[in-house]
Amino acid sequence: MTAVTLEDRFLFDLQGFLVLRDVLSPDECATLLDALRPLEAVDYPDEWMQSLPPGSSGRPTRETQIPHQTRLNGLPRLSDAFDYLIDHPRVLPYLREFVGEPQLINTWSISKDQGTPAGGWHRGIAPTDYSYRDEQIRSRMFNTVYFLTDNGPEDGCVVGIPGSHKNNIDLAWRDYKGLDMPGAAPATGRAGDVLLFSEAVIHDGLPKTTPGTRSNIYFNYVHAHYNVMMREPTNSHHFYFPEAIRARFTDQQRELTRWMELARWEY
Ligand SMILES: O=C(O)CCC(=O)C(=O)O
Repeated sequence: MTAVTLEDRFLFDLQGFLVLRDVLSPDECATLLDALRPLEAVDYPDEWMQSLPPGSSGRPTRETQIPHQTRLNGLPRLSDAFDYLIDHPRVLPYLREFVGEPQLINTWSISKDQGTPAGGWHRGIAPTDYSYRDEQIRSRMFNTVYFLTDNGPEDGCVVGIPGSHKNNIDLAWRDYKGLDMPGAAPATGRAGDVLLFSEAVIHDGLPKTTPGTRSNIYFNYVHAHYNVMMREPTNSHHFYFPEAIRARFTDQQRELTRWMELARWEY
């Protein structure tokens, strides 16, 4: 397993994100895309939604409300093709170094065609959930973004504000569109690269103005002490995998999803 270097620690602490190059081979990207495309065409019944309290709404498995964009939630429920990303050997050392005791909370994909607009600026956790103490970097939530296709600056790539995992003064970020946000820096890369970022970093997705489809897979982790089921109770379905799915996981993948043994969810 690759060790996390002092330079990695320096850069991650400084900007809140890193890009690892060539984590997936071109063949691996092609195989993952081949698995993803047919899943993006399915109309999912989402029967679990009937169990939600009246008046509340959860995210469907397939989201297409943003023009030219398809998002799938809960990937291991849909296919085993993505399982090996749970503990990818190039990424796992960073999870251990920057999260401490990582647990997988959320998995999704986003494919964007030409014409997809900018998303909206957001963050998953507050800057108080990022710390450096006793020489340990800790990000309570941590995202790993696998680029299955190139993420150039016009391809709808992720954009972040370097250093915002430690920022003290907030703007009304939702009032800013894409690169109009002060300090915004596109996180670009080639197919096979992986963006790692603290969810305390304020981030967004840029518009896709180029032809073709940009597809990324997002595996998001939290520290084991984070209460996963309380985060977004109406979306726990996508976070949680029943034992029938975890049964196919390796011991290490089971360890990284162990919270699921302690959660109650019937679907
Ligand atoms: O890839 C993108 O468009 C941005 C994704 C993003 O910000 C998110 O999923 O939280």
